[in-house]
Amino acid sequence: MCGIFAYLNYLTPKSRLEVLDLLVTGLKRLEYRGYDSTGVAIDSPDSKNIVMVKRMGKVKVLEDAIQEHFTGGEYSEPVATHIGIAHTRWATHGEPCERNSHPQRSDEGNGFVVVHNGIITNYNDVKTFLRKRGYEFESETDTEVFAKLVHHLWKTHPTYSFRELVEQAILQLEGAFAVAVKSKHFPGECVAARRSSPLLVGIKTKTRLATDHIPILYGKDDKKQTSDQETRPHGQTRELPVLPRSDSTSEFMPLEEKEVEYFFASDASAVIEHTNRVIYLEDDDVAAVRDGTLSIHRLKKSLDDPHAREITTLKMEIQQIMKGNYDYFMQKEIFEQPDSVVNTMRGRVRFDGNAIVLGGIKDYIPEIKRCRRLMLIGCGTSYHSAVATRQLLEELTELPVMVELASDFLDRNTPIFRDDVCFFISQSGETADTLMALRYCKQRGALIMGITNTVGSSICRESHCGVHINAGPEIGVASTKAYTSQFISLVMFALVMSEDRLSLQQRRLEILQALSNLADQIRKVLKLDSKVQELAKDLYQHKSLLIMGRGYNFATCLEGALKVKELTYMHSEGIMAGELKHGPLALVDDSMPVLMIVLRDPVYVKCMNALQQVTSRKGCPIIICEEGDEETKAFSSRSLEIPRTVDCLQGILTVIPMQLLSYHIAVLRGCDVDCPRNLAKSVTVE
Ligand code: UD2
Ligand code: GLU
Ligand code: MG
Repeated sequence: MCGIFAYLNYLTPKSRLEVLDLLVTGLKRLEYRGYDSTGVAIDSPDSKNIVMVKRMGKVKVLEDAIQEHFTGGEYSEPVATHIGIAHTRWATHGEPCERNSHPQRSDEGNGFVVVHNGIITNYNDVKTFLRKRGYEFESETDTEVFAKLVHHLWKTHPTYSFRELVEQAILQLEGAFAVAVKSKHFPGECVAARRSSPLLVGIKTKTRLATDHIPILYGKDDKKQTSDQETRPHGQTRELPVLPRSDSTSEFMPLEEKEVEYFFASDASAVIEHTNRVIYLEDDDVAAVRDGTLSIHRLKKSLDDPHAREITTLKMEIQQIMKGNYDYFMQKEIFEQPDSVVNTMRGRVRFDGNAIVLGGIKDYIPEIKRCRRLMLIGCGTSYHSAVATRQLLEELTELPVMVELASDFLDRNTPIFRDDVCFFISQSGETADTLMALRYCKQRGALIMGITNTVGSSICRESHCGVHINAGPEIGVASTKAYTSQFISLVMFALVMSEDRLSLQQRRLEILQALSNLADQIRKVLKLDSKVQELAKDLYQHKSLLIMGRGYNFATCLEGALKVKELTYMHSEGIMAGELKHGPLALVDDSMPVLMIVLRDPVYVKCMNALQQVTSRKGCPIIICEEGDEETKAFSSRSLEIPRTVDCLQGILTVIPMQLLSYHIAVLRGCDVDCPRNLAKSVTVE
């Protein structure tokens, strides 16, 4: 999620204004990743303090604020060595506002300031720990605990190096994150680290580097050695389980250059204009720069660790890098789904204890359990996520569940009562129709729940409670990863609602088990990509595509058809297989492209029926079936096999080939994949 950019110039004089300019440009290159607020930190003119500027909204707003703020002549004086850090934030903890923007700080004196991407899942525990020690928090972010924890460690272990402080802090934290830290107590130094969120170091030197490798180090620093005992002032007892510093120092042969500039960034697009020499950090790497020297440390030693990190030479253009190895954002987002589904469950699903906690609604569960019915309201893809999970919600909540398109719901002046629970589903949280429906229901006294990807959005603010799907920013106009994350959020809700139903425990276990395998299974489905591309070649010149299925996979038909329509401008229809003989069968002949989803679930026999109806009209459908299901496959020369999962999660695996198919057809037809004509990402008009 979002962007980190840090810049360190060692013996390469730059004025603070130049540094700020570099930082802002770095952030601009990361803008495509999606964000809601920004911030920078640099040294004050006397180099004794740290100054921060943070703003809501675009990088341009920050740029203007910087121009207003840093007017004094002292900002144009060159400094030999300096560190600046910058950030674009996509809020996950606390609404987007200046206070919650990064850098977050350790104390009013800005002792340690940190920029962070990702989520610290145990931040509440750390916060409680620090509060007991007198720390007061000024933001709602998880990030702030990081800054304050480093500060606390610094107080209690005054002889630790900057890098060791950051390492010790990281050892206490859970979740997925990348961080860059700056401190007025350690001038000229910068420490960065990653776990599951991307981070790289760019290196710029005047002459070519003598080495292509930076050795990996373990354990204590070369300087400032003291025993653990001495690190605790006044015999104070250790408060956090600080790991012993290992003695396994490897040979210290860091990269040493006289004049050097370093960049820490979430991706290469932000550094490529400065240097093409980068090191991609791995999980649990800690990179530290001190006296112009970069060293890379590992938190834990493992046998298969390499001895060094390689400096790679980037050969790509900026445009290419932004999308990684992908041609389009939509493609990138499709391929991100193994990670985004895990992020949706992160900190919420405990697979070992079979427990699920949705922090955003847990206080409302008793009220929800007493309700008269559940209403799920959305538009487009969000609506389809409701269709996809309706059956499971009915099964696990034993409540009537209504699924509504926001616009139609309003047109009908649908009766709403105080004991209704209404869900409003929207990726952006700003969808006008959904928001209007929310206000309509709120006025009538219903309990309002949001399911959104955007913290601080209108739907989030105006709802009583809700679930953030945490899929990360979605840039492609056609929604992909937000759909699968909305889907999982609703499944998690169903699981929470059935927690104390004895008769449903077996079913719940089966679903939890399947959720734990989901990421791997999605990876497997994504391997169908080239096969799907071949199918797209067969289809792209046709006028129409019918997508048929029923039960848990009907939503995939609707969503698949919507993807095909919006991306390829081809006609497509999602057809409930049970409705075939009531009309759609008339469309079927030997030239009409048909895709059918036929999985081994309770409606298998009925789906086979539909399949036979189609083939006997000379239709030759593409079939999505289960791995190894030879019997079903035999009905067609073209099939896509997906791994077996529990019935109610099949829709996640079956929608991915549809996303890929629409993507490939769009590319073949020369359509603008990321910005289909006439459409906008966030539909804020009715
Ligand atoms: C919070 C953190 C999350 C994670 C977790 C760990 C935030 C925003 N989230 O997530 O990142 O660390 O704690 O325990 O800090 N809400 C609405 N409407 C919506 C969506 C959410 O009102 O459409 C409210 C929700 O009721 C809650 C807050 O926003 O009060 C955060 O929701 P969440 O889903 O992020 O909550 P949770 O506990 O999973
Ligand atoms: N979890 C942090 C926050 O909400 C960082 C989010 C990000 O990746 O930008 O502030
Ligand atoms: Mg709210």
